[in-house]
Formats: sequence, structure tokens, C-alpha cells
Amino acid sequence: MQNNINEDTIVAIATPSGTGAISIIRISGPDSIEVVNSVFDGKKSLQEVASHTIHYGKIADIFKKPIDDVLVSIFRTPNSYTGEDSVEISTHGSPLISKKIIETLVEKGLRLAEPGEFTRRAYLNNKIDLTQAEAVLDIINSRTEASLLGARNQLDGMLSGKINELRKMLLDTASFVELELDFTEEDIKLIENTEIISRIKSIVDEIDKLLSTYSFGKVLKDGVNVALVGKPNVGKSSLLNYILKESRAIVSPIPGTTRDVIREEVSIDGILFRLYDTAGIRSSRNEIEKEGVVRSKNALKDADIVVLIEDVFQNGSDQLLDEISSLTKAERVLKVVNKIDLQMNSLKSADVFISALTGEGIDSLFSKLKEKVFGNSVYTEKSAIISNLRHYQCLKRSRESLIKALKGSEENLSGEYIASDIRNATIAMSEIIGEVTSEDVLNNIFSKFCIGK
Ligand SMILES: Nc1nc2c(ncn2[C@@H]2O[C@H](COP(=O)(O)OP(=O)(O)OP(=O)(O)O)[C@@H](O)[C@H]2O)c(=O)[nH]1
Ligand SMILES: [Mg+2]
Repeated sequence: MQNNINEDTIVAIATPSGTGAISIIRISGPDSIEVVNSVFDGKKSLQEVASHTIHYGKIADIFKKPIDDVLVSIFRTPNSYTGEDSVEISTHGSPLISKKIIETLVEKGLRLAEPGEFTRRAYLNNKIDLTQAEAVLDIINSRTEASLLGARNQLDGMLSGKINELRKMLLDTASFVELELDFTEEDIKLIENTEIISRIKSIVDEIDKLLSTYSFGKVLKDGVNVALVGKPNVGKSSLLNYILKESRAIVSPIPGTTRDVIREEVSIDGILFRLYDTAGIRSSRNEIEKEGVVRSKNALKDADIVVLIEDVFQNGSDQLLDEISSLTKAERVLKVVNKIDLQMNSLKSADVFISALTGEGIDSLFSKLKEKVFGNSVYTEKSAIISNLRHYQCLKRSRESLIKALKGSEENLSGEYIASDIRNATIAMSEIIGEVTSEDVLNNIFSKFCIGK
């Protein structure tokens, strides 16, 4: 991993903009303590105090005019978030105060931090690896229990642990092959080809297992898009309202009530579901309704899960319903029959029977939704899961190189080719945790952070 000695000291506000009880200004770099001390008036010089201590005092501007009473926390290298000397200044929560303090510190030679620069420094100073830096961003952005759990899992190093294990397997196999290469001249066969093949196969298996967690990891992080679709008047909007526990969409006995797509979010057992109520699909001459149907079909195509609703009165096979189903993959469709309060003994086949009026069957609808999302995946807090496209792509590349190596071994190609493929697989794997990485990748990751993180 790169070691980066940062020459300059950065400053940024770390709390959201606007008024609040307190604001925190964050400073990191070699001059942190000295510069803050030069504008601080307290009992002791900050340059003499111990790490991880808090000090009360006043901060003044460059003309020595007091700005605010503050609490200053001191963190000395290497025991800080960034690994550098760092200071946090807690002020009264006025944007004007933080602005003035930051301006003063900039006058004194500090530089305004770029988005994510504190976390970038933590990574460059080996405090965290790249997956953990990305997890910090996910934690900040997480809005449901599940997404927080997934991000915590990554920050705690579950993914890094697994990736390091795979890297070690790859390195061992590469040295195995390279050792063999050293002896080819002397015609000594140290290792059987079958041994190399079986090693590579077991790494590919492990990679496949990790890749298979992606859809699940993405759900934890980003939530699931669910489209409520069907013919007019079957109760799509009623179902949306029932789930949200509010009268969000207009419900009426007149078919063709909903025209726009209505999007609402709801957390069910900690998982974020984005529900899309859509216009009932039928052929219509009305221009507005026609546009509504186009939008319904688009929502349907984009959905992770399509809840296809019929009511108990619709009979037999239906061309329109078949057409709707054909717009998405069969495994995404959950067939629901609504209005069972009106007619219990429906002959229809469906995954779930519900009443959006009485709420009957809605719990089993939720179970079915979760089943669709998670399939057979077993998740524990200790499992490594991937939820990030970048990680997914690196793993894929690593796998591709291994498949090449595997083919090469099976065809008895020269060890040099196989060693080189395994090396490429290792590089792709290392990119995940940032052992090998490019400036572009880093810029891309850290630009998504807010300033001050
Ligand atoms: N008895 C009963 N009536 C229901 C149920 N669900 C919906 N309804 C009624 O069915 C009618 C149509 O409901 P909506 O929710 O507007 O149906 P929709 O599918 O959104 O219809 P469009 O927006 O026109 O496509 C309304 O009069 C609802 O009160 C149910 O489970 N039981
Ligand atoms: Mg509706």
C-alpha cells in the first residue's frame, strides 16, 4: 500500500451546514496543533497537552477579536482517524462562527479539504483499506437497519478478511507455479499439473461464492424496486396506501384512476423497499391514460420485483396479463390476487391472496417479497458480502484471469503463461482492498464523499 506523507494541513467543517446545537471543525496534518494553538486562548498551550484530551478556551480571529468559546480535542499521530496530528474544534452551532474560524485558520496557512480527503488520508496512512473507506461512505448514506448492517460488516473488515484470504491462496498458487518454472531446465517435475488445476478451481469456487452475494449485498445497500402493476381497478393504489398506512394515492371505483407513477419508500423489517404504484394497464384512446400505461410499462421493466395484481373477479387466462408478464423475467414476478374479502373461494392460482381493504394476507405478501429478494442466501453478521459494483467488477476480472490459467494448465501450456494469468488475477483482487490502485480509482471513490469526511 502507498505511504503518503502529507505536507499540508487541511481544514473543513464536519457537521451539516445550517444551525445546530454544535458544529465541529476538523483539522488534520502536521501543523494542526500548532496552528490551532496560535488562535486559541485557554489554560494550557495545546502544544503541550496529551493526545485524546479536550480543552476549553476561546478562539480569536487574526486581529485577536474573539469569535467563540470552543472545546478543542487533540489527537496525536498515529492515533487519530487520519493517522496524522488532528484537531477537532466544537463551536456553537452557527454557520457564521464556523465560517469565521475556518477563514482564520486558512489565513494562518491551512488548506480547505477536498471531499473525502480525511478518509483518503486515513487510507493512505494505512489506517483503513479501500473497502473500509468505501464502507465509511455507505455508513453515512445508510437509511435502513439492513444497509447499516451491511456497511458496518464491511467497515469491520469482513470483506477485507475474505479478500486477503483469497489473495494469499493466489500468491501461494503463483509461487507454486513459479517454483516449477525454476526447475524446468533441469527436467525435474516438482508439482503435478492436477495439483495446480485443483488449486485454481478451489479459488474460482470461492470467488463464485462471493460474487453470488452481490445481488443480496446490493439490496442491503440500495434497497429493492417493487412495481405494483395490473389491470385498472384491481387495487394497486389501495395496496400502496395500506402498506404506507396513509392515503397517499387516490383510490376510486372508476377504472383508470392512477395516471402518474407514484413512488414511495418503506422499510419492511429493516429492508428498504421502493414501491411504484402505476396506472392500470389496458388499451385506451385517452391520451393521458395512454401515457400513463407507457410509464407503467417502464416502471415494470426497471423493477427488481413486479407485484402483478389481479382481483378475485378476473377469470381464466388473460392475454393482457401474459403480455405484462412478458415484459420482465418470470422469476421477478409475484402474482397477487386482491379483494379476497369479497369472494373467498377464488379458483385462481397466485403466490399470495390478499385484501388491501382489510389487510388480510399482507404479512404473507411481505414474506414472499423477502423470499424473492434473498432467495436461498444465508446471511450472518460474520459473512463477507459484496455490495459495491467496483468490487464486483474486480472479482469478475480476477475470475476471468483464473479461468485462462485453468485452461492453460489443462492444455499443458508453459508455466510462464499460467503464472502470468495468476498474477493478473492477484492484481485484480488486490485492487479491491487498494493494495494496487490508480489515482483515477481513488479520485472516483473519494469524490463521492462530502467535504469534512
Ligand atoms: N372490497 C375491497 N375493495 C377493494 C380492495 N382493494 C381495492 N378495493 C376497491 O377497488 C377500487 C379500485 O381500487 P384502486 O386502489 O383505486 O385500484 P387501482 O388498481 O389503483 O386502479 P387504477 O388506478 O384505476 O388502475 C376502489 O373502490 C377500492 O376501494 C379490497 O381488497 N377489497
Ligand atoms: Mg390506482
